[in-house]
Amino acid sequence: MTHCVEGELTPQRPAKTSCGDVAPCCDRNEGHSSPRATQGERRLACGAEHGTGCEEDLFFVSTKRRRFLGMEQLAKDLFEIGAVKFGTFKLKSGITSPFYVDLRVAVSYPRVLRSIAALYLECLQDFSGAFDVICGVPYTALPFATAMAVQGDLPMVMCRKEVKDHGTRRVVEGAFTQGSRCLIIEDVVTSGSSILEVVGALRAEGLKVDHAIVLLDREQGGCEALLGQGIGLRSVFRISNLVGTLRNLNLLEPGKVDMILDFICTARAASDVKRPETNVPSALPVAASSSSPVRDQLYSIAEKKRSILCVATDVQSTKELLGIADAVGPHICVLKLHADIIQDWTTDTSRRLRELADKHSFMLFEDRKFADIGNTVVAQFSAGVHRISSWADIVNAHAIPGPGLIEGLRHACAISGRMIGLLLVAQMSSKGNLIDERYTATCLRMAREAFPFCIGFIAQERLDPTGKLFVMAPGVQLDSKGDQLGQQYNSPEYLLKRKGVDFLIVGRGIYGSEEPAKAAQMYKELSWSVLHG
Ligand code: BMP
Repeated sequence: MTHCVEGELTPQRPAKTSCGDVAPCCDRNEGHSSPRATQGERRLACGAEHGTGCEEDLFFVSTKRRRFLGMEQLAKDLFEIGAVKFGTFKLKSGITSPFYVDLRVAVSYPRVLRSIAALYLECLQDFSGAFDVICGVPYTALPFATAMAVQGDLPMVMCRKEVKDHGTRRVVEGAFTQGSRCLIIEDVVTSGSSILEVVGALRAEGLKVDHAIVLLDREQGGCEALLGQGIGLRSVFRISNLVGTLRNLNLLEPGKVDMILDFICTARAASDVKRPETNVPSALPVAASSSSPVRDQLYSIAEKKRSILCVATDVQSTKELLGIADAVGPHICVLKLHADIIQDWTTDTSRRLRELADKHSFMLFEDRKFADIGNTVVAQFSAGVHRISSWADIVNAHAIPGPGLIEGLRHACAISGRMIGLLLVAQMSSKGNLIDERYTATCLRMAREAFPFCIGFIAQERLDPTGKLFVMAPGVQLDSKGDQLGQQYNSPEYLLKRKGVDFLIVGRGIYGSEEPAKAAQMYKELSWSVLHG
């Protein structure tokens, strides 16, 4: 393997499509307050400042679509200029990797550099706060931050890697004041250590640093390590979704994609091993630490409440919904609902539901089963009467529209600024459903690619042998084998012991009983004891 130099002397012909595909920054600034103020008053405007109501939804959709196009083009560009390579590479750590990333070459391609800057600027909209300055992590991200500063009219500072022993001996160059809020720009994140070094230096100089944007997250635990130090990370690409994009563009063969995803999962699992042990009981299917904050939260609640029970509350009024939520709340880890069957749904419904979720410590799962193209699900997830992304912790989707749907949901989730986990409907409990083994296997592959946004499945049996992608199983009841419309029920024992599922979803067996609280307690205790038995 040859190591790339920092910029090639004779650049190859850069990408065919012009960077006009990527939203120019001035376009972005039309809907935002821009840092075109006087120097002392400059602020980097973020997503929270764009319009309201309908305009906002339309803005969301067009912005997301533009970002998709920009990302697709940039993925292609990075591949073509050799910034991302696939083959067999020996890394510094001694590990053999099926891909290699070196973004330094991008400085030789002005159009690619512009695309990179434009996508960083798009990512800025995911933050709800404001920043006074940006700072690139030396060295590769320095030209990226500079391009972004020029393209977005943003003030920048530079953090020295080596402090000179003469002159001012400043560590941070540029104009800033104590308490200035700084956004870190990085090219690639693996463990997060380079970002943390710069964060340390900036904080020591009095700057406030809470956020970073990276062009490529290698998904090796860096995001979580940074979160642990109070740094929220946004990425333009995660390696799995860059690989997925290249496969969709027919630039990577499916066989190679699977190999790369296996490598990512194995390397991530190895990095997990080094994490501190949690005290999750061994009866819980898989230890909690998993690189997915939503999954970790669920397992932590399950452990604390000794409950793997999700209650489905398919009732039709806010009063009934809140009443059942309050009654079963102490016994469950998740409350599942269908917001679209609540006749009097208002934002007050979701607000009060969230209050109950906090009071009793359970997560809210909107059983929306998204099943449309990416552009549509962005709006379905974040807009309309239900504004699901503003209150749900977990949502689910059918895999049938393909990865664009997952990308749409992920972007809507990023915009909301909330952590939400996705479950793919990989199997159904209803008689005669059309899902076959091949479809389920494809769901497994898609879910692995989409981890940690996708955290598991709605299914009837364990699908991921590692258990990292968990299964919530509906179709659970003790007193019935099914209903008149094709629902099929199994017992907790059968699903947990014979089928290896991780969580149980019980609906009518609980909310349809005379005393939902008592029934919930019974299902909770029974299922927990089956797991421990
Ligand atoms: P019940 O236990 O009352 O049959 O409710 C099951 C719940 O799980 C319902 O809300 C249904 O929409 C959902 N569900 C299901 O029953 N089977 C599936 O395959 C997928 C589901 O989401």
